[in-house]
Amino acid sequence: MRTSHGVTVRLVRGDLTRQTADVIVNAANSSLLGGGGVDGAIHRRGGPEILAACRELRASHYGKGLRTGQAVATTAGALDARWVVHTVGPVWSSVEDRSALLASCYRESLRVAAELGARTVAFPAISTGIYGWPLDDGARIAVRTVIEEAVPPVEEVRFVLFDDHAYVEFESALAAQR
Ligand code: AR6
Repeated sequence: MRTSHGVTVRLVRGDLTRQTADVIVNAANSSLLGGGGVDGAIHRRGGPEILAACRELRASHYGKGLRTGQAVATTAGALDARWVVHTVGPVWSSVEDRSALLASCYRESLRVAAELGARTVAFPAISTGIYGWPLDDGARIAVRTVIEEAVPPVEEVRFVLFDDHAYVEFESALAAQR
């Protein structure tokens, strides 16, 4: 679909680390020093350059780590991308509404991507794995925020969904926005 800002939003089923894009967004944690899920896969395939850049960030502006809902860029190492934008999703809570923090991850990642001059941005379904966010709600927040916030120079936002469940939830979230 095309948003009112002229940005194309696409869904792809596959592995985020196999994508070609200006920016690949990492569902990181606040340490910026790696983990499981998408984060582990990005560091494995992207190689040690990404971790070295993250360590530099920790040694400079991000001594205490990256806060939930914020985003920061590094090299993309050996990935087929120009930058990795790391963002920290909120852990799902059934007692506290953390939706604004999840929306902030998409908004801040897009802001950083646009500042870098990125035209294509590939996102995972942030917080819907190890951090436990229900996929239907995670998809709704992701799609709504990207439709509202993606602006030129970004031309294409691609959600890269790992399995059928995620793909179907993003399809319905996108259909609901039309
Ligand atoms: N490509 C696309 N999607 C993937 C891939 C992949 N290669 N691998 C997993 N997914 P997660 P989170 C999906 O757990 O919930 C890490 O340890 C997965 O099925 O990667 O934000 C970090 O260091 C799910 O739908 O991220 C943090 O500590 C989605 O990507 C923590 O996990 C996100 O799952 C972050 O947890």
